[in-house]
Amino acid sequence: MRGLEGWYNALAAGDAVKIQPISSSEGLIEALVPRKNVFGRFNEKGSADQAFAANVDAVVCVASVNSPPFRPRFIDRISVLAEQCGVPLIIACNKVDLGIGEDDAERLGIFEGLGFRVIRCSAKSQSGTAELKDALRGKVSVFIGQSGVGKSSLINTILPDAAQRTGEVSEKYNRGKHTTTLAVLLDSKDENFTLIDTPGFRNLAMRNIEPDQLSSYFPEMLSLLGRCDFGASCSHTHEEGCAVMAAVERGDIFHDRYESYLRIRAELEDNSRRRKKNDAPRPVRNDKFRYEEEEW
Ligand SMILES: Nc1nc2c(ncn2[C@@H]2O[C@H](COP(=O)(O)OP(=O)(O)OP(=O)(O)O)[C@@H](O)[C@H]2O)c(=O)[nH]1
Ligand SMILES: [Mg+2]
Ligand SMILES: [Zn+2]
Repeated sequence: MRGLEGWYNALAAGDAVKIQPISSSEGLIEALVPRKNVFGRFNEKGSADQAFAANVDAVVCVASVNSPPFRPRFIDRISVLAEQCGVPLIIACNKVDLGIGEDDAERLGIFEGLGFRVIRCSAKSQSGTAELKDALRGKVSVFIGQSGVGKSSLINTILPDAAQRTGEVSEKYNRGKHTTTLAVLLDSKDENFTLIDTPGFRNLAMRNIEPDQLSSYFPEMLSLLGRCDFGASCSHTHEEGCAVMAAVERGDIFHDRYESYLRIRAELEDNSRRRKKNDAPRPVRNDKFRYEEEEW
């Protein structure tokens, strides 16, 4: 089909297509209607871009405060992808019925301070779900997050007819069991919600960003860009007179967000070096740039 060369998946949830009818109930997909935007990642195994969803108005990053544990660096990665896609990020912090620890509460406050909408909610007790529903009315929203955080459970509270299958969290590893296996778009025409449920994933490789572009996807760095002694060529990793590093020192940029910046940047630089040298892509297994849940 036209327009899909180079993608890992031909079509994504949220795509609009042109159909050539062949009977009253069947048709052939002829062409993809140009996408307003695509939210996705680089698929390491397939060595190609993978669209999770297309034509979205909001990215909902679902996190759990407990079981599985809160992983703010995963949210940092999603925030970069949402900024790159040009779509607002909503952080749905689920399972608040299990209690929020002090550090996690602080990190959530940091996200809020950066302008991201944070909704503390529980699919189990239903607290905060009305607020989430209000935030998503009239939008196409893609739910993203690690396995077991409760994406499908939250979708079921907003759209009870969706009846998405949910699964338990493994006691041994304290992570989900990949219950949802396909991205699926769920609609409620009357109430005007379009929600896209997606499978949780463990590995979120960051690839298609120029290393020098990365700082522009960190809202707390934006106003400082160009103020470093090395100007636009500053990588904000080691340079003398770096305005970003000075802001980290002062505590104006939260140290753990900066840590995420450094890790993502190292990963992007490593891959851009490999591309230039035409090296084989870095193998996925036993790879220090493979971000397992524990390392985020
Ligand atoms: N305590 C508590 N448990 C919840 C809450 N929301 C979901 N769960 C439980 O968490 C487990 C995982 O929920 P799912 O909705 O399947 O999670 P998911 O994010 O869709 O997981 P994948 O489809 O594997 O990516 C289930 O056992 C749910 O019952 C909540 O607010 N509080
Ligand atoms: Mg699910
Ligand atoms: Zn700098």
